[in-house]
Amino acid sequence: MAKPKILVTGACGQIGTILVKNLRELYGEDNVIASDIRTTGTYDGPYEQLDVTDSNKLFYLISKYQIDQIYHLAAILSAKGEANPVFTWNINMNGLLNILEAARNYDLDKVFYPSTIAVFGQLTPRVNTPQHPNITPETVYGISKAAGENWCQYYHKRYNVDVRSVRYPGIISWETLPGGGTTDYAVDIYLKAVAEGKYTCYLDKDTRLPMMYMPDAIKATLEIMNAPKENIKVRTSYNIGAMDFTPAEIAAEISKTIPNFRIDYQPDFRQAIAASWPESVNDDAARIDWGWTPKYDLKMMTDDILKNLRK
Ligand code: AKB
Repeated sequence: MAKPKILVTGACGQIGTILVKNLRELYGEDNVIASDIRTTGTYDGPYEQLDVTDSNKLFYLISKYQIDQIYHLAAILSAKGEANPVFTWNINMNGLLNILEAARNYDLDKVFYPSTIAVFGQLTPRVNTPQHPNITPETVYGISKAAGENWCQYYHKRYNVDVRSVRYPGIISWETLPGGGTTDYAVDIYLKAVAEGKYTCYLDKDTRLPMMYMPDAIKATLEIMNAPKENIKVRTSYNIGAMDFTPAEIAAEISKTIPNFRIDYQPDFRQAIAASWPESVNDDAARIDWGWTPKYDLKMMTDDILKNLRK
């Protein structure tokens, strides 16, 4: 079977950088076009500067490379989004609408749209959050992603666009840095533990959030995209879980390898955002429909990250 031609937006971000590497290993360097708002990418293979609100450039790139699939990662995250809500809405919402219009007009095979636990809010049960609860997001990022999920379902029902989506928890990586999220502390803490032996956390010590190690996030993304179409029954977005922990618990795990590690707490505005999100999610639908199972728990992830960072 011919290999798909893939466009990745937001390809210089935390997930995009690793996803492009994985897609290129699977489908070949020239079949995966990395794109980002940045004028210079860090990529050896094909790279294009793309502002996702620029539909003309998007459509031009789809024609130029004969694109079949888009992984639409470009977005502004929860904490950064609060600094400029209208700007964030424009990027997150109009960017998605351009992608969905492109999928419809160019008859693309598939689109991947990342959603998030930020779609949930105070009216959502916080423990084992169900697949279809009350959705009352409190950040502009969450509002745009919740609306985005519904647009995806709309384009699927109305135009038969095969758009697939998961609600990422906080994603933890050691090779690439997140930017502007509320869950970013769980990346910084490892970097600071290794570099300085101490960390000041902007969330309270008992703030429990759902999290996932990058290899599992990539696995979920590729698995949902490669599942048979008829298995994808949720056309808004699937909950996917892996682990959940508090800052105190991740610090205790790090201390097992770095006994002198010290943490203190100075909660800021991100505490209120985190407090509106779930502590854990119920991902039965993803497990049943397309076989989702995570590999990493907190201990396995910590061992792997610290081993790699200390190399
Ligand atoms: C954020 O913290 O904004 C993101 C997310 C949970 O979607 N990592």
